[in-house]
Amino acid sequence: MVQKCCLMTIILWTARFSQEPADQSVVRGQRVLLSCVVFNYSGIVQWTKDGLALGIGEDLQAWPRYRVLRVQELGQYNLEILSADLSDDAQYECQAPDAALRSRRAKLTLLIPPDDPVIDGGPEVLLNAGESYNLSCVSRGAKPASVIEWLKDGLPTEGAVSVTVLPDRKRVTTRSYLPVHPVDTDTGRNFSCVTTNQAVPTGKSTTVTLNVHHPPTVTLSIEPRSVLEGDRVTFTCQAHANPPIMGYRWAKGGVVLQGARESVFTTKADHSFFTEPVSCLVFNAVGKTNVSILVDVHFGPILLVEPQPKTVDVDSDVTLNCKWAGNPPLTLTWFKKGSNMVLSNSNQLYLKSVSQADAGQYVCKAIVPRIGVGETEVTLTVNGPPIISSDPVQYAVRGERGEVKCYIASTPPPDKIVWAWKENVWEKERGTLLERYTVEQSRPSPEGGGVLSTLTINNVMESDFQSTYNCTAWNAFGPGTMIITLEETGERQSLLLLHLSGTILLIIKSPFDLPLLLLVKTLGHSLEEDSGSVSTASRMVKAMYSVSRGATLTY
Ligand SMILES: *[C@@H]1O[C@H](CO)[C@@H](O)[C@H](O)[C@H]1NC(C)=O
Ligand SMILES: *[C@@H]1O[C@H](CO)[C@@H](O)[C@H](O)[C@H]1NC(C)=O
Ligand SMILES: *[C@@H]1O[C@H](CO)[C@@H](O)[C@H](O)[C@H]1NC(C)=O
Ligand SMILES: *[C@@H]1O[C@H](CO)[C@@H](O)[C@H](O)[C@H]1NC(C)=O
Ligand SMILES: CC(=O)N[C@H]1CO[C@H](CO)[C@@H](O)[C@@H]1O
Repeated sequence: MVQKCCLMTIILWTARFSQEPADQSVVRGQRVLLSCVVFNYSGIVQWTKDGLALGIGEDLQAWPRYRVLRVQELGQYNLEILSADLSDDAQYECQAPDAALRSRRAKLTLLIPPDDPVIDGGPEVLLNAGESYNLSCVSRGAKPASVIEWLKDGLPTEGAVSVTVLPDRKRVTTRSYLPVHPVDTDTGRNFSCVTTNQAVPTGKSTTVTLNVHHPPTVTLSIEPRSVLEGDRVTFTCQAHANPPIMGYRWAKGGVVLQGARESVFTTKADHSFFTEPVSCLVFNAVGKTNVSILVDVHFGPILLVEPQPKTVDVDSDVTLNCKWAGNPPLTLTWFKKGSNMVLSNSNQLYLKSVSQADAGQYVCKAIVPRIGVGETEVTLTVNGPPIISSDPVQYAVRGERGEVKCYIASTPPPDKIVWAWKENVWEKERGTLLERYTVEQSRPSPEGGGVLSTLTINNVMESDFQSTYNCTAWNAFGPGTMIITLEETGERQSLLLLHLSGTILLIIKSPFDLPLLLLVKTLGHSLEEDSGSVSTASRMVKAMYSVSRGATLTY
C-alpha cells in the first residue's frame, strides 16, 4: 500500500497539465481553441465532450470540424473547433490516461444572434385613433435570450413588456409588447424594435410606420365674429381626416340646410342665429364629426314672455312676469307707469301685501345697450273695499239745478250705494222717491272699475248748502264713505255734458247765456277709444271739476 502510494506520487510529480481548457463563449461560426498542455508526459492524450471521448489522434474522424493541434515537444494537445455550431455547446475535458490525468471541465457556450426581429402587421400598422393597441415584436432563435428595446421616432420609449417563449432546445424566442394609445396625429410615426444579445451587441432592428385612422377633426369658425341682424356671415369648417374627408353637411338649430355641402357656408344672420347653433358635420370612411357654433348677433329687445294681467285681493302678494331677449345682455327694469322708481331688475316683479294704491299699469322695460329699447305694460287689479275719489267740496248755484257727484272706483264694483243727507236716505233697492232729488248712476263697465253716482237737486235751496252729503258704497270687502259738502257759487255757470258720436262736447253756459263749445282732448288719450268706459267717466268728472273751479281749461 505504501509503495503504491509512493509510486503514484512520483508519476504525478513527473506529469502534469501546464495549461488546461478555459470556459469560453463563442459566436456561432467562429473558431474555438481549447488549450491543453501536458508537461513531462509521453502517453496518449484525448478530449471528451460531455463525457464522451472524441477519439485518438489529430484528425478526429467522426468530427469533421474538430482537430487536435499537437506539438509533441511542448506537450500541447489543443482542440480546435472550426465554424462553431450549437452542437458544440458542451463541456470539454482533456485527459492523459497514462498518467491518470483529467483537466478541468471547460464549458463552451455558443452565442447565437437572433433572427431579424419582426413586428406584427409591419411595415405599416393600421390603427384606429383612441383604440389602444399592443405593438408586438418577436425575436427568434437567440442564445442567450435577446433583450428587446423600442424606439419611437428614434428615441427610446418605456413601457414595453417582454416575455420569453419556451426555448427550442437551447435557442430562445422573446416577444415584447409595447402598448400604444394612438391619436389622430400619430400617422407617420415610426416604431422600431431593437433586439440585442451577446452575439449581436450592436443589435438588429426593424421599423414600422403607424397609419392611424380617425374621424375628421373639425374647427368651425365665423367671420365676422359679431354682427347685426341682416349682416352676412361666413362659416368655415376646417377639417382633416384619415382616410380623407368624403363630404360636409350643415344644419341650423337641428334642421339640415339642404344644398349646403361645401366646407364654407355663407348666409344672412338674424337673431335666431344667437340661439340656434349652426353645425357642420364632416364625414369620412371611419366616422363623422359634428361641430356647432352660435353667432354673436346683436339684436333686440324681443319680448319672449308677455306679462299677464293679474287680479288679486288687497293684502295678498303678487308676482308679475316678463321676459325679454337681446344681445348684448339687456338690462330690465320694472316700474309703475307714471313713476320712475325702479321696482325690480329681474324678470319677476314681486309685490308683497299689495294695497289698492298698488293697482294700475306696470311697465317692464328692456334696454339692449347700443341696440334698442322695448317696453310692455301690464295691469294689476287689486280687489278691495270701494274707494271714493270725488271732490269733497262741490259747487251749485241757488235756484238752478245742482249735482253732487260720488265717483266710486274699485274692484269689485260696489253692489250697494247709499246717499244720506239732511233727514234723507237714498238707497236704490228701496226705490226711495224724494221730491226735488233724483239719483242716477252710470253702469259699471264689464271689466270692473268705477261707478259714478249723481245726486241731482232740482232748484237748489239754501238748506241744500247746509247739509253734508254722505255717499257710502259697499262691496264684498266692506264699505267706503265720502262726506261731500256743497258750496254756493255766485257765477251763473253750469255744465252740460253731451256724448255725441264718440266725441265729448262740453257746453258751457256763460254768464251771457251764449253757449260755448269745447272739444275735450285733454288727459292724453283720445276719449273716443274709451268711450263708455269707466276711465272715461272718471275723466269727464275731472274735466268738469277743472272747469267749475275755473282752472286751466282755455276756450
Ligand atoms: C396589451 O398587453 C398587456 C400586457 O400583456 C395586456 O394587459 C393588455 O390587455 C394588452 N392590451 C391590448 C389592447 O391588447
Ligand atoms: C419615419 O421613417 C420614414 C422612413 O424612414 C421617414 O421618412 C419619416 O420621416 C419617419 N417619421 C418620423 C416621424 O420620424
Ligand atoms: C349636429 O348635431 C346636432 C345635435 O345632435 C344636430 O341637431 C344637428 O342636426 C347635427 N348637424 C348636422 C349637420 O347633422
Ligand atoms: C255715512 O253713512 C254710513 C252708512 O249709512 C254710516 O255708517 C256712517 O257712519 C256715515 N258717516 C258719517 C260721517 O255720518
Ligand atoms: C518523459 C520525460 O520528460 N521524463 C522526465 C521527467 O522528469 C524527470 C526528472 O525531473 C526526468 O528524469 C525524466 O526524463
